[in-house]
Amino acid sequence: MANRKPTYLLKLAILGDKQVGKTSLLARFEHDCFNPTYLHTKGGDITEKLIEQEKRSLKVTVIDSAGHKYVRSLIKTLYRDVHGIMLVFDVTNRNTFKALEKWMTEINVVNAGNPYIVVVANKTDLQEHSKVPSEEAAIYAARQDLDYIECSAKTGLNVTAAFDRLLERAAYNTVPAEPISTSIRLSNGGSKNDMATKKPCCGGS
Ligand SMILES: Nc1nc2c(ncn2[C@@H]2O[C@H](COP(=O)(O)OP(=O)(O)O)[C@@H](O)[C@H]2O)c(=O)[nH]1
Ligand SMILES: [Mg+2]
Repeated sequence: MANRKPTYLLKLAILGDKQVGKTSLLARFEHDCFNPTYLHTKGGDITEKLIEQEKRSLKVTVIDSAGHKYVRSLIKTLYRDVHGIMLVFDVTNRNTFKALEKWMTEINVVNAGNPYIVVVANKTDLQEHSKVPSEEAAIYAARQDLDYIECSAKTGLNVTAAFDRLLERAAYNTVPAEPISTSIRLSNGGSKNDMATKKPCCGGS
C-alpha cells in the first residue's frame, strides 16, 4: 500500500572550521561509531537518507563540508538553499568558536532563506581542556537567536538530540512533497536515547 504520510525534503549542512568534529558527529548519528583518526573531508560529502517518523517521512540530504577556505566557494553553492544548519565548534580550540562569527556572515550572505541553525559545542568529553566556557557559548548563541547544544561525538553525548532538533526544526522551513511509496528505513529517526542499542561500526569507542 502506498505510504500516505507526507514527505519532507530537507537539505541540511554541517559547517564549522576543520577538525571540529563535523564528520565525527555525522558518523556518530548515522552509525553510532567514532573514529579517533582524522579523516580529511574533501570538498563536501553528501549523504542522502530517508527517515521514517510516525507522522511523516523525511528525505534528508546532509552536506558535510570541509572547513577549508579554498573549498568555501564550492560549499557556498552547495548550501545556498539549506533548511537547517549545524554550526560546530571545538570547545578545546577557541579559534573555532571565534570563527562562528565568520561562518554566520557567510551563511547570511549565501542563504537568502532563514535556515534553522543549531550551534554545537563539540568535544565536551575533553572538558578539562576547554577554552570556551559553556555560559559564554550559550550567551553567544542566544544573542544571535540560535539554538545551542553541547555534544561529544566521542562519547555520543547529545548527538542524537542535536540531530533530532535539527531535523524537527528544519522541517518547519519546508513544505511536504508528494507522498512516497518506497520506504527504506535507514534510521530510527528519533530515539531520544543517545547511547541507544546501535552497534559501533568503525572500530572506535
Ligand atoms: N575527544 C574528541 N575528539 C573528537 C570528537 N569529535 C571529533 N574528534 C576528533 O577530532 C578530529 C577531527 O574530527 P573530524 O570529524 O574529522 O572533524 P571535521 O574536520 O570537522 O570533519 C578527529 O581526530 C576526531 O577523532 C569528540 O567529540 N571528542
Ligand atoms: Mg570532515
